Amino acid sequence: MKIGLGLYRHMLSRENYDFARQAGCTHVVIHLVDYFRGGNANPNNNQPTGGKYGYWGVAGDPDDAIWSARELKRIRSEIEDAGLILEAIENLDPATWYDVILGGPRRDEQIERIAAIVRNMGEAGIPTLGYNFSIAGVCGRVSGPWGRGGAVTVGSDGPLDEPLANGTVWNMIYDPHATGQTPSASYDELWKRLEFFLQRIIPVAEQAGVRLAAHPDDPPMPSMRRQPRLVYQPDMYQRLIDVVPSTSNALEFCVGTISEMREGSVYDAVDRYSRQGKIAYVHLRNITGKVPEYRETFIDEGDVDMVRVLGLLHANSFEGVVIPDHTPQMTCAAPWHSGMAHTIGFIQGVLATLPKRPKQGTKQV
Ligand SMILES: [Mn+2]
Repeated sequence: MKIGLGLYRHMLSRENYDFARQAGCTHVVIHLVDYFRGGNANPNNNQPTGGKYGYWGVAGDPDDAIWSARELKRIRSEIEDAGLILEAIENLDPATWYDVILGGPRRDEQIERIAAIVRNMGEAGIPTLGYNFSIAGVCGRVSGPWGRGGAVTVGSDGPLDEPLANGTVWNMIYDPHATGQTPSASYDELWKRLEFFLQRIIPVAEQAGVRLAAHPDDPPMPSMRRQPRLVYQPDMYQRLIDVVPSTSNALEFCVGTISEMREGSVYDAVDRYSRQGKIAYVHLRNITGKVPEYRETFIDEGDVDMVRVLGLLHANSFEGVVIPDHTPQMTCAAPWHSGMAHTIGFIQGVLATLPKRPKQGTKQV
């Protein structure tokens, strides 16, 4: 197992790459979508929240060339110059694929655009594309000083039933001039949209040598903003990977989100999906509670036994990357960085206790 650091778009700098190396990471996962653009900037570099009812920033990149093979290669070589490996790009820009998620009129041209991005990633040697096929996205969360020692963290205090505004998807705004509301989709319709997406993109990903990795719905409620959710119980992950059986159809396995789910057990889910070799990479985060009421916590203080989770991954020969997901903000000059360093240190400590495996290719005597 390897340890990585997830970096937001505005954090892609040599300084942060050096920080990752110093903390003990060998890999990074990068976001190219700037969730903070056009408002909701967070000086603490933490995850965007936007409050319970608000949306994040404006989708769409003024510099769309960042998704070109040339730019992706440039970013990869900057990361490699710092001594790290670029494992994944996390999330597509909502402006790139809103009609794929919403089943709108530009769906087919947007599918072509995603296919081009996947090919660019293959050409640039970036092996994984994390995505979250969700209409309402990560939304409806509240924040407060609920972590140990009053550290500010996020959570959910109940459902969010206000309708989805037109011109928004995935909790970002793709058309600031739109008015009115988006009609509710049915659960079956949402699955049909996902199937269309996977049936068209997975063959492209196979050709390009890229793995798609699905994040579950966070918070994992059956609906948010009157729109259905796709993966809000552990079993629904199986349905997603069975749509198109392929090594390129894999999971961005979020331990925190799965622990927030009302059904099943997070340990069973870790065991089941790692045993199948379906986990592309892991988001590690602890929580307390279940939807609709839960809170994110420090890695060592929530409901989930992280030693058991990492032990199961190891026992099932998971050799991929684990990254800290969100962490509470620590009270100091660098709230985000200290939260990450704390979580990385915890993971290192656990990994150091796992039984060593014989190196591949070496003869056992
Ligand atoms: Mn996650």
